[in-house]
Amino acid sequence: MQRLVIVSNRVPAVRDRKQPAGGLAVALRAAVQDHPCLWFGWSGQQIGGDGADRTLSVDTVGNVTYATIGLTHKEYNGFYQGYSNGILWPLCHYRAGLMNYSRHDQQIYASVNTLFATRLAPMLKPDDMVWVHDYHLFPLGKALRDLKVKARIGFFLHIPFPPWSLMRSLPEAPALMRDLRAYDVIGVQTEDDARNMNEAFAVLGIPAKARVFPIGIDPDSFAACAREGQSLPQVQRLRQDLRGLPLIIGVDRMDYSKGLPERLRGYDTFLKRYPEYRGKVTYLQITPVSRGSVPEYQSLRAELDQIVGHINGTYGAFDWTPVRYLTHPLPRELLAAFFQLSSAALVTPLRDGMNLVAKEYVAAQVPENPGTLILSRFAGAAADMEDALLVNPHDSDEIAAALHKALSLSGSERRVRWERLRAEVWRVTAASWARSFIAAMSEVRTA
Ligand code: GDG
Repeated sequence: MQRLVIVSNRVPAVRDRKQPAGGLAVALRAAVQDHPCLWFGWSGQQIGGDGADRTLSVDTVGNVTYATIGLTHKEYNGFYQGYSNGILWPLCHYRAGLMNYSRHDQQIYASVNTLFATRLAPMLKPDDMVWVHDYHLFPLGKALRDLKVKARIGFFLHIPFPPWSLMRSLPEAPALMRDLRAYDVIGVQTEDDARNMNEAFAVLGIPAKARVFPIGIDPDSFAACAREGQSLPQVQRLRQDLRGLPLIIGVDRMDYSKGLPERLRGYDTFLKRYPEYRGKVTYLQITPVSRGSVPEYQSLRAELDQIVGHINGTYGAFDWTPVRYLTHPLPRELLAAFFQLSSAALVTPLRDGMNLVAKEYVAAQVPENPGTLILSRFAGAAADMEDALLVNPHDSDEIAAALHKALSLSGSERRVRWERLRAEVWRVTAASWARSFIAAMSEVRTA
């Protein structure tokens, strides 16, 4: 069997049994189970000095060999925080106004991609299938080709790809697009993303084509988690606390793409417009801090503190807290169990490549009493989840109305919607996503 080589910015800690809070790692772990696999990337560690003497750490667990390198502080700042998360992330989420463009960061981004290629190339065999992930590594394929790597190389973009009219506000956008030619397969999440990327290729006269490979979850394992989680003491305590009243849940990395202030304002509007719910519903928002040293993320945190405080101060009572808000991650089992306990989930990103939480929420429900998914039209997941209550995340009145509707749907209507969503979540999974991407790579020319 051919070896699969995965390259991603972060490689999950080898012996870390805990699940990381990030969609890519969650999906890939489920996907690579049945391949001999080399997984290459950044260790997550920052190293001193200029990196000249940096070592490659190699460790094998089961079928996967993990090979990682550290990044210097300068590389961390320029490549990871600066260009990847301070420039490409906002731009790809249609937020050019939040870009902190810097030519200096761009140079470090390019040099780290070259570094990755230089370290990876000697480990590659001609019949490997190399699968490169995400916006941190747009130029990696080209850098590998420059080193005469003949193996097949594919690229998958987990986040949205905006229209060319927006993307071109990045000075290097034409060069990035040209670099993509090095890949044998280019995958994106949705038809919209493929249309945007192919439009960019067409405008620039680049003979490349993006194809759609929607990502999913491992629904059986998530459903099992939700079932088993029911016996956890925290779940029983929460259930007792709720005294039969409905729970609304939200789970998102703390990121401005997730529409959190807008969602909280929607909940505020809901309590204002439907006062009958005051004291009769609880909203639990779980928002692990991420990228906490990027300035935009710090101001988001302050804004959320302010809005949550405002809602709880305005509507709260001595025996009722309207919003329970956590900024640390919870174990996966507990999350899954809380999903099952919730009458509704709010998944309302302003933009999202796919959004796995939407799929996890569906997987965690039970047929006897399924909860209702409220989903942003601008999540990639919305393309195939039309039986959710779809909302415009900017419109707090629409969020409020959807919450009211979710909490008043009849049992049979909830079941009909959930059955259809369930079929979809079991149809497109992490495994089927990986299989179809790998199949596409197998079909291209061999060395
Ligand atoms: C990117 C794209 C795309 C969250 N909090 C906790 C926790 N999580 C887990 C969730 C879910 C994952 O993290 C988040 O995945 P998403 O897909 O929702 O979002 P991103 O992290 O932005 O992922 C996204 C994805 O890549 C895959 O292609 O869908 O559009 O932005 O699995 O459950 N997990 C635990 N505790 C938490 O507190 N254990």
